[in-house]
Amino acid sequence: MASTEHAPTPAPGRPNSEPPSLEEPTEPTAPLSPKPDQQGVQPRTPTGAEPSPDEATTAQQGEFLTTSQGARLRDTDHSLKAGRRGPVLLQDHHLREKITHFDHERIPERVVHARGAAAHGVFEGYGTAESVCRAGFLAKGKRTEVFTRFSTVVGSRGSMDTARDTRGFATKFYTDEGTFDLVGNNIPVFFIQDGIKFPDVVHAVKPHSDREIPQAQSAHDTFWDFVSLHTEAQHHTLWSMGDRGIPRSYRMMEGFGIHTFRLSNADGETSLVKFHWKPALGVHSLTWEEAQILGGADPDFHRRDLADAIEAGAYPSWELGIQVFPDNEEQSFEGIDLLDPTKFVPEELAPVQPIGRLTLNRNPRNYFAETEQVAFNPGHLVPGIDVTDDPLLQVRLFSYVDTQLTRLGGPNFAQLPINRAHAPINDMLRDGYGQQGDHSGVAPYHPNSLDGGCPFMAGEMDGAFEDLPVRVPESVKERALSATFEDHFSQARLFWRSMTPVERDHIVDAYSFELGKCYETTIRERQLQSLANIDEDLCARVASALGMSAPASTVPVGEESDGAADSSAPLSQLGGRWPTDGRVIGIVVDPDGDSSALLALHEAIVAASMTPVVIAPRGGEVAGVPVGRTFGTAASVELDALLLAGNPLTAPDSRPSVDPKAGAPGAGEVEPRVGKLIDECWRHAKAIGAWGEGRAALEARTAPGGAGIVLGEDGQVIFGEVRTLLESHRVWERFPASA
Ligand code: HDE
Repeated sequence: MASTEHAPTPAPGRPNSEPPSLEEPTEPTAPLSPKPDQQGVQPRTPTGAEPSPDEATTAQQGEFLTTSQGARLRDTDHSLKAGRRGPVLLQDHHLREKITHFDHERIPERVVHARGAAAHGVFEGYGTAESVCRAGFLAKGKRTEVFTRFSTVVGSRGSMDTARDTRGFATKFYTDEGTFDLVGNNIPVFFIQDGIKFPDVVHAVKPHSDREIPQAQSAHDTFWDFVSLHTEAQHHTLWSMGDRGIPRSYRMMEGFGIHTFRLSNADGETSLVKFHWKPALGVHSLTWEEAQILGGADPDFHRRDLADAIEAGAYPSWELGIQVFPDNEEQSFEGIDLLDPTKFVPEELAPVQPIGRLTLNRNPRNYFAETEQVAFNPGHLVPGIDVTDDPLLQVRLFSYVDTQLTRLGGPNFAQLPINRAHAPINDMLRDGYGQQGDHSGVAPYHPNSLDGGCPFMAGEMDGAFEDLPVRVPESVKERALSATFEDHFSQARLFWRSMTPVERDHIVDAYSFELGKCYETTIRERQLQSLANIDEDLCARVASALGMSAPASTVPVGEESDGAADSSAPLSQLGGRWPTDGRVIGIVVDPDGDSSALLALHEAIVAASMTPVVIAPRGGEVAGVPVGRTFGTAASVELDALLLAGNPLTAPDSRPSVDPKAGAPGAGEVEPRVGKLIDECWRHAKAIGAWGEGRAALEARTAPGGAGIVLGEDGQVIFGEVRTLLESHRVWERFPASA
């Protein structure tokens, strides 16, 4: 046969577009291009559009209703029947598709943190962490996209926002070096020291398993049974009985990574750190009565507050900070075991150093796609940030992937749009339910030569994640904890002693309420013993409210070690002044009175980044300003302060003698529901301003000259004074605090 000048055409069946080398490839390459005969899926968005950076291409397309295959439909109101009065036909594809999809619309809610709200935003590094951490997103001026989800822990997805509970504060940083998740809470310590106890504490706090009550609360026997037996939970429980258990807003919460993390800098030097989020608006809480009323009046209060603030341009913002400790062999600082997640380090001992700012500036477009499907994991780390051997964190590293497999239906949850990294992914993971990738190549294994050796392992210079080498101190395999974890009360005592009198009152009230709701006296008794071990005065006050005698402490004071300072100022919420952005100001107006200044007042409140809500006897507009709430729909608990611009007569829908919302008859010359607004705002220590006819309403319900009552003639001046009062959140003088 005559020789040819060309290489022979290869026979079909060649594994890849390029022949492999004999030796394992040594130069990294991108994945090989497919063979000429191969053609992947033509790219389309889930809704049939050509991919484009325009976000709208992932939402539904076109003007007409279609099937999920894009065929236009003529009718979606009638199933296909054998005659108008006859049976429905199995061949009705549209009917079956519509009903089948509907039947499968729900996914399991999160086993904890089921109820949440989230927002997109941006994180900007200050560059101040450089000496301790090499993570690129912390570099000065570096901006990284983020998604933050806040949550309650206990309640189910449809429970109320304002339940007394710990709050989740989880942030996904879509960094160039991979996704980093900081999955924290609004309380810096946790219930348990070892993750193996998590099912126990969660089973105890969830509704009783026979009647499935109570929902979303800890005021019941099983919770107090557990925490009174399991005294390491006492410290966390004290925080949640304090005002932090009922935040005013997600925007006004601190966040804590809780565990100690290990950071490494560019030179490979390591430090131990704790992460803190400090809110620009300060830390503020509801009163217990507000929280309870809101549970009925607006169970979505926190969710609405977050979304409204972002929509109004009052972007919530936090500074990320770190407390830095030397990475010593004991992994302890000033006697505090840094691996014990029931302990925090007082800021007086290790100041929180700011390293960047988080700003939430975009609301999600679709709750399910974003807030429900987002999957956090404390194991999502980037180069420069590593975990420690905190036995709570260690168990979390197992739990989060495991739970997503059930919740999100298989192993490809990282491909859901909200979970996609913003860094190139070449993970060699293949197939599985809901696979969205259409990978080329034949060799998703390592080592290979058929795919050109791709993907390569990254070296130190390629920005690889590094599992920091740490000497494991113990070599005995045992089910036990270090003796340094044994002190359960001294930091709880430090917290109690750091509270102002009014905050202590709230704590006493919270314990009295919660234990008062327990059925079993023995459980109250046992919990009183723990309170006595924290502080005898706290115990005596709760015991007196419960009508029980107070036991003596069984912990000799002075024996504990951990952080046993007397008090730590940053633990109290009181005493500072803070911006008032996004606060809600109610304005009661009389549509029949003089409302000429209302529009200007309304605009002044908006200009101050606050939200005015006009409250009038009936809907519509007053002086060109829309009525936000009628007397029938207004609730004092939705407001941060109240302005009375008029004193309207009884509204047409008010029936004081029969309407429970109207209050008792004979309450003077004030519309009964306006009277109720004034009474509640006064009781919840909110600033109240009044002018013109509004003064008469206020004076009829409150004593003259009281703290936080602003009277005058000019609405805008009075608003200015009320705003100043709001800077300290409440008129604290109005609470008759015990010393
Ligand atoms: Fe979680 N936790 N957790 N947790 N956690 C979950 O993961 C778990 C713990 C926290 O908005 C679950 O995706 C175990 C501490 C937040 O989506 C689950 C242990 C802290 C969120 C889970 C802990 C947290 C979760 C449920 C003990 C504060 C909500 C659904 C070892 C530092 C994230 C899910 C979101 C969610 C397990 C302890 C914070 C089951 C086993 C400590 C903010 O995987």
